[in-house]
Amino acid sequence: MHPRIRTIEDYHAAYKQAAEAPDAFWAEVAEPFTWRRKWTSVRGGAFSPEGQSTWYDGARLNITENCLDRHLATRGNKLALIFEPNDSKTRHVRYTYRELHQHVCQFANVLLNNGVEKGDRVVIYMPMIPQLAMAVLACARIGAVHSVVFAGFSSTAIADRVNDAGAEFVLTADGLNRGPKQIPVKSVVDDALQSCPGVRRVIVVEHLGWPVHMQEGRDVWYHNEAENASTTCTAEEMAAEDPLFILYTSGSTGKPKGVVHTQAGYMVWADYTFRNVFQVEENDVYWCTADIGWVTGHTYGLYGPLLAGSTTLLFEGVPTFPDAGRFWQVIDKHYVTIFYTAPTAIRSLMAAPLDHVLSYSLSSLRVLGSVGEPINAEAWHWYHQHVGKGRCPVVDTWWQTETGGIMISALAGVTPSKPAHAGLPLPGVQPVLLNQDGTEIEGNNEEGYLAIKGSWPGIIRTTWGDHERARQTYFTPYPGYYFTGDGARRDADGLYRIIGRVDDVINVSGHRFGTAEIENAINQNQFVIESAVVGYPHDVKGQGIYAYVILEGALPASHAEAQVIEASIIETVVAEIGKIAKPDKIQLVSGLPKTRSGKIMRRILRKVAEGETSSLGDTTTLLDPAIVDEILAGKK
Ligand code: 6R9
Repeated sequence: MHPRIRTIEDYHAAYKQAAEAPDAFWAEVAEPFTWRRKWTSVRGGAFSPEGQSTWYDGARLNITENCLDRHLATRGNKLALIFEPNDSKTRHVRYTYRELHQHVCQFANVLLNNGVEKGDRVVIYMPMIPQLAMAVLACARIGAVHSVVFAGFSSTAIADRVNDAGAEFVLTADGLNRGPKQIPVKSVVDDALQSCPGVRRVIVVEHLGWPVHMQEGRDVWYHNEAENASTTCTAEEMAAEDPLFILYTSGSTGKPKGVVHTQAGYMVWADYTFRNVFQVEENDVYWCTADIGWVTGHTYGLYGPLLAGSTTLLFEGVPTFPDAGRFWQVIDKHYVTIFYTAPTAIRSLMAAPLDHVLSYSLSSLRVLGSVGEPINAEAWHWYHQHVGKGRCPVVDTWWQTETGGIMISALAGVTPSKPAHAGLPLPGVQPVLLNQDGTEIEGNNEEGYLAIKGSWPGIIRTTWGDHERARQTYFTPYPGYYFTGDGARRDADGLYRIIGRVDDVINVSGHRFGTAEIENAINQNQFVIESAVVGYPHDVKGQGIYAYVILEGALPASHAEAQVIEASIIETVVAEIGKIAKPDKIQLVSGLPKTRSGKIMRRILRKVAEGETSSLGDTTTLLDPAIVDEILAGKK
């Protein structure tokens, strides 16, 4: 077994070995897992520009045997999962490894009894409750491909994903709690399924106890199905490169794409990165606040911690309910030792009176993590000082849905942690900075496009149903590299600082949206002819959404009329994508700055939205330069 990295010397040695003898390194790392059959080759496939890597090819396994069964002998009575409900007055629920194993097996039997077979796609649209974790693992247990859709997406977004994945099964709940609100989840699914003729079965978990419409012949209650379902279930034997899950994520063009991860490489990468980045010890209580609907929830809420035999906490609520002390109250209540959250949450809590954090001890905390977007120095220091009391290392972890797990980050207390810097790459990760023409930028104190040389176990395998799209997006822009879409800077010591996206992707509260995706949604509105969306700096969200919109007919004559139209546009975006994609600012315009060839000059729109109006650059190539003055005058 490859020992855990504990010192900076260990890190350098592991990094060197992974670079020079990757097959030997990754074979050693994979040794302690439960394999039904070992691999025939560690790394294989055609990496680039074909975009097809294989890892541990020839191996046979089941990831849930590694998450659950493997731990029963030594950790059967250890807590696997702590569930903290939305309402602090509702009692928490705890599951040992043995109990979680039984629940997962029972859920797996319910799926089997309802006709789910190996390879079938199952869409999961559920609140952050234990049954969501069980549903995901139950799919993996029987070899079904899970595709979790964050329960804040709209019915249209669900339908798009169900249809793209060709899913015949949907798992959901009656409703969910989000802070003071309750949301009728099942009825959102019902709306979605009107456009999904392929769905045969919907399994509904009772959570709020709300009456819901059950469609005869299609919908069943989980608790009825579970009544006679056994709590043992033999795990399906999977090939290393069989798909494990699809997770939809936004890119710069078109509809969100289904990122596909497979069984063995993802498993090894989730476990290796989890244990090393957070420097996990046997008695840690670990809490990742990300929803399982995002990749962070997959890898570090669920798979990583369970693979490592840790105790993971699942929280249904929000950071500000009943007040801005909730995170800190939960940490004290469950003696959380490792806490992993997003900069947007930190910034929103920073804005609340300091008493909310000062009135909790937080003395159990040992390691703090950040993920999802660049963390600004101010938020970093607040987190370090007021949450970590100056004694907990902060790991700023850079990675993506496509990378499966953490790529660049400090290893807590081991490698350097510098505010606003992700730091050094993990063993097996070879980041490079590229010029626009694709040449590597050597040396330090340099900035460029961030790309990764070669493959690593957690790399994206394909985009569901459209391999060409994966190839074009990630592997052909710069042949020989995986292209991240991010810009980065390497400081004097070789630490990486992620600057942000260099493509048309905006990152709002750690959630990725393509500007084209939001424009397409806005354009569905009855009043709208055309729109252009850009990001702008936002104090809490990191980036806000600024939409320039051309209406059918004349500009509104009154402020009141404009307000009605703007509200209608927001409603359309909420219906098409979800509340999380609501534009922060809408500016109604009579035209957009376009070149003579009809291309929108986004550079100008970005500058105006950012408030950098003194340096708009050359506007003489515009078809109608006067439009810039109108846009400047009407800036929100
Ligand atoms: C894990 C996750 C990926 C994009 C990525 C980058 C941004 C994530 C970051 C970060 C700066 C960090 N990002 N972590 N930027 N520092 N520590 O968030 O996946 O939702 O796919 O987003 O998020 O721009 O390209 P995903």
